[in-house]
Amino acid sequence: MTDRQTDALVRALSAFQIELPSWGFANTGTRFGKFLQPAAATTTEEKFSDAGQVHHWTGVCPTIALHVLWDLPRGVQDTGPVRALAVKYGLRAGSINPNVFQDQIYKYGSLGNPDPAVREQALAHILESVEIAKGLGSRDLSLWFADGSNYPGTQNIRHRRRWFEEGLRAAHSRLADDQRMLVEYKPFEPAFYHTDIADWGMALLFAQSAGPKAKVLVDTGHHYASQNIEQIVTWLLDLNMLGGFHFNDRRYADDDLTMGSIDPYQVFRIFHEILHFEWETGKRGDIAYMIDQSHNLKGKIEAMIQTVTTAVELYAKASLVDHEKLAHCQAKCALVDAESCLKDAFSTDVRPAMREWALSRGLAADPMDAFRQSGYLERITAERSQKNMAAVTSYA
Ligand code: PSV
Ligand code: MN
Repeated sequence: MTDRQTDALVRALSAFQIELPSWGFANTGTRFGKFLQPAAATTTEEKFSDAGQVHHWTGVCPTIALHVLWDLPRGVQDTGPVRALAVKYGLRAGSINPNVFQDQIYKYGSLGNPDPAVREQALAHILESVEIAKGLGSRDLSLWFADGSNYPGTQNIRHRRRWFEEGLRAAHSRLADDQRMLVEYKPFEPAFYHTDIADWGMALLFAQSAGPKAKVLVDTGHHYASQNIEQIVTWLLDLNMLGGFHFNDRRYADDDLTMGSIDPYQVFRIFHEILHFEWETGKRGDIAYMIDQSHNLKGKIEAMIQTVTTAVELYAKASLVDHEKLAHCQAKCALVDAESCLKDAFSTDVRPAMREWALSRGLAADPMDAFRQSGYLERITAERSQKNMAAVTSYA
């Protein structure tokens, strides 16, 4: 590695952080059922404890994303205890995710529901989530909607678009100066004909009409197969509208597989576009890197450590690209040489440098191995298995 590459790599490793999702530690499944794990987290405290482990061994995950109904069912009254959990486990509350998809009233949608009373209730929940975020000192309100329809002609798509615009504007007006609102899109599931925020263009228009604190959230699993996600990322960066990511990988649909397990080069290309933008503009992107995964078969904490290690590795590889040379090759249309700038960086083994960096920070050289040696998994398995396996019998 050249001196330039070593410098770039150390800078990248020191700057990179990624947020863990509380729901990634709990038992989740597919619509066909759940395979319960004896060590899965069953309470918000256990989710904090498990996330604390991932941060302890990797050193790059100081925040945990919370889902309001799952982690703060008593609303604003729950913020004190959750703040205490954050202190206890050495974390901070990260993005706050309102839940306007799980209650029965949302059968035909939330902010897009034809019934004004339901729209009002959804907005009230979102506004309460803004207050929760303020109470927890969280900057980002992360909005995902399951709204849509299953059959052609069954909903007035134009009306729903306007209702969404109104609701998102109302939510934006309640944000504190330092808060942001991230608008996530998804082309299908659970709605199978149309979703009200189906793609990045719709999310962008909604964010622009809501106000300056609204940005777009890119969940890598929320695209049609073979869509060029890094192009979406570069457009949003150029428009100052990229708010953050939900990282996961997929083979077919929104599979929520561990990041980089199917297509690591795609993650590399995303990171590369961000780092190239930062090099060219001299500005650091204001981007929340978050994980949104659900591990049905892999052990949850191990899957998260594997994800974080992969994220750091791919970010580190992307930092090795020679931006000056690349810009020159692009300007000259030197195609083979330009592409090689990416390929050379991607094929560099950064793992020895990662280990060295970790040791210099007092972190474990191998986070997975350190976690396995720690005895934490055996302890929580003994503590939690009865609770988790009781749920198995109730499924029988
Ligand atoms: C929906 O598929 C999603 O990506 C949203 O971000 C939710 O908050 C998350 O998954 C968990 O259901
Ligand atoms: Mn998501």
